[in-house]
Amino acid sequence: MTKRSTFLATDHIDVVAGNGLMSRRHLITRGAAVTSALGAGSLMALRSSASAGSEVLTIPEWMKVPGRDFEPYGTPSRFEKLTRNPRTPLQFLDGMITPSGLHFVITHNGVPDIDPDQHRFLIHGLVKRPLVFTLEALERYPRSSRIVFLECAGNSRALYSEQPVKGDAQSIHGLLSCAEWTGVSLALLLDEAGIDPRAKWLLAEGADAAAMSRSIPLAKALDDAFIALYQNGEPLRPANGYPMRLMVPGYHGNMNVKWLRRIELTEGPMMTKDETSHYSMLLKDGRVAQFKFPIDGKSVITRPSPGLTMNGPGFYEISGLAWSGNGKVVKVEVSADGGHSWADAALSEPVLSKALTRFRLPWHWNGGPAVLQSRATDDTGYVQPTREQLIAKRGNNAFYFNNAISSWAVAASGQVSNVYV
Ligand SMILES: Nc1nc2c(c(=O)[nH]1)N[C@H]1C(S)=C(S)[C@@H](COP(=O)(O)O)O[C@H]1N2
Ligand SMILES: [Mo]
Repeated sequence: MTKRSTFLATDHIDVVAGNGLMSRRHLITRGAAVTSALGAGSLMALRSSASAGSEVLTIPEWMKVPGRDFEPYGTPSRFEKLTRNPRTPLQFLDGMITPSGLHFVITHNGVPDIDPDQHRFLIHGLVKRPLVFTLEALERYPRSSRIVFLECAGNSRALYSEQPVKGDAQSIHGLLSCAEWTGVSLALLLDEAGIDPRAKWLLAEGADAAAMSRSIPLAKALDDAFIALYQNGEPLRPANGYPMRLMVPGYHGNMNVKWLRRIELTEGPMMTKDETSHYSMLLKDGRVAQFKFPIDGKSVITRPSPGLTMNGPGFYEISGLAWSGNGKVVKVEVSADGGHSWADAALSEPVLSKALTRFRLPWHWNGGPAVLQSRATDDTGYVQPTREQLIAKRGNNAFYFNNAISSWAVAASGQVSNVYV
């Protein structure tokens, strides 16, 4: 009875790059809908020829009985299959914020069951006055909030493999999240402790069974590091560091020590197991890059993406995430022809430094094969490299920090898959 419309008045639209990429001007903004640019009836709404839509007015079952009670703590609709595995299901989310229950989780020895009343946080080492905080004491300090992304250095590691792996946005790129974190400035606490001028680094240690610990330059700590107590408005989730974690915005995930129990100011890095055997990167020439901290500019298309099979030709919105550990995303370009031609995507507000940025671009898919890519540029002028460029420079022993352009092939069947071009 109803049928998906496939009509698109392509004469009225600006196609700005190969294979049907449309101008970002056609995105819906304040009342000026894409439909006006495309001509009436050209989007993908269900159109009903016979009965002018009145069949949708029959009374559904759920309008005939009172609804159920709501739960004390809300959970998603039973129709939405949202799971982290432990990666974030990027392909099912939109906007820039990762719901706390879907925030990816990396633990080196499980999630500790920390009693907040017994937890202590110590600042010591090269300070004038060592300080011990209870959670209750830390709760009294002035707080601020910041939206920042978190990405494990091992994210997108699959793009180092010789052949493209079978996978989706979640399995390949899902060690990536963004949340609003609220807490206390580390500079403020270090100021209270009194920094000994010999201190140039600090060691941050977690209260998990791995006692995960990392050396961090003091300059970074004084710049924008903070102790997070709240995640998206509520106390941190146990898997993400309850009751407190260190946040070092833009630095790769591992540096953001969860279940923080100790910060020790030191003259140099401590060479912990987590920064020698782990999280250092074997380069092409046999040398090892140690203490690489910020995540370089990067992006990924989340829709369309593998698993989200496309339902026939016509209009689609291409959408994805871009980020940089070195600042703000200033541009995201999208290609539908494997990188031969590019169009500028629209960046959804807010665009924040060291946060995920949502980008969008309208696309008219003609039903033929296409390869979708996105390429981010940040405000340092850094442009996300192709996979070929990255591997030519670094080799593919590296394992960490793969920020190469990712390619999704769209087959005529509408199936989307991970490919190399
Ligand atoms: N104490 C402690 N902190 C930790 C870890 C850990 O195992 N123990 N894992 C690190 C790694 S490798 C990453 S990528 C991030 C992941 O943070 P998330 O689990 O909140 O996503 O936490 C980091 N902080
Ligand atoms: Mo990580």
